[in-house]
Amino acid sequence: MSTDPLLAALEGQGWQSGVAIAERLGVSRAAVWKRIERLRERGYGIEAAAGRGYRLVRSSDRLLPDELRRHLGPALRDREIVHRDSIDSTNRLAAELARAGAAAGTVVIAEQQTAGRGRLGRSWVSPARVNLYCSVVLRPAIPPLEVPRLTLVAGIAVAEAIRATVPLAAQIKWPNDVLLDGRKVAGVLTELEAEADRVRFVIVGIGVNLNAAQTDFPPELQRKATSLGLASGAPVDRAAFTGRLLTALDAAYETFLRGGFAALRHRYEELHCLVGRAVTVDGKPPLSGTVRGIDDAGALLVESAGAVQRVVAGEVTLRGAYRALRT
Ligand code: BT5
Repeated sequence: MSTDPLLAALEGQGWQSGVAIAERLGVSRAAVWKRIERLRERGYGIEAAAGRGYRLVRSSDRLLPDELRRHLGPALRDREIVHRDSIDSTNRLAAELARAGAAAGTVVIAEQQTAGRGRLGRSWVSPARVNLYCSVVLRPAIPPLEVPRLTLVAGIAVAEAIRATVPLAAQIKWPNDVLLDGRKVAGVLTELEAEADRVRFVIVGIGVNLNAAQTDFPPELQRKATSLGLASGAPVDRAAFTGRLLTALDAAYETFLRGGFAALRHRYEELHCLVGRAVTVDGKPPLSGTVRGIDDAGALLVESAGAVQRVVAGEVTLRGAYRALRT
């Protein structure tokens, strides 16, 4: 049931007369009409007919906090959720809020990003109302050097939420990509503000392509990117997915705080797609070898010329065609 009294009055009720709603809410009929207009602006489909009243025909096509809360359990329902129709970057706004004292767990969601960020100055294509762009403020008591592990923690949550939504085996490509059918469906961008040895806050930013059509991607991405809807052939309920993702993220993060990445390593290894594969890791010089696994600190283990090297950061390229990853 919605926390908005007017929505609660309309839900599951069919036609409701303006008089009945006004009485139930204790306001005038004119006030009911104004509130109906406001709900329509927020994306709800509400029919009006003389003599019949109002009828809710479609819940909002936006990821409004009220819609999202229905998909969160009691432990997460009280989270601060900030929603914007359009923003430059949810990571940027989340950092601004964190600097101003936002509580750990605060979630920022936007329908569209005009300057969505990837790593290393790259950008994240963020068309309106079809996907998920969200950032979560975290305040973990861990050394700054361990913060990159949170990217892996988020990757687990994303892959698990996708697997729980579509009957397809989403896979993590270390460190921050999630793939479906060998194409990128999600990315994680972890940013932090820290002193020398103390983390002030971390922003975990997650972009997941949910219902984007092929044409929502620019031409250079059309062969490399996909969405849950494209890969599964059916549209995805964005609010339900987001609820699942935030729940999975919270659980994985708690496990990480209690037991470190070691407590999640096994799950990560089950979900990631690089073991046994020939890769090149960028760097000077680049490292070419075969992936042997991930260690307890989240480093990628690459065997090259008979020795295993730990890679803690970097861009991994699979040798061979991108589509070789397809299952
Ligand atoms: C990432 O960077 O994969 C991290 C993406 C994080 C995006 C979220 S959205 C919410 C939050 N707010 C932000 O501003 N960002 C975060 P990276 O590994 O650098 O990958 C970027 C590359 O992925 C681009 O250079 C493209 O090649 C590709 N790409 C861009 N947009 C894409 C999309 N929507 N789907 C799939 N691939 C994309």
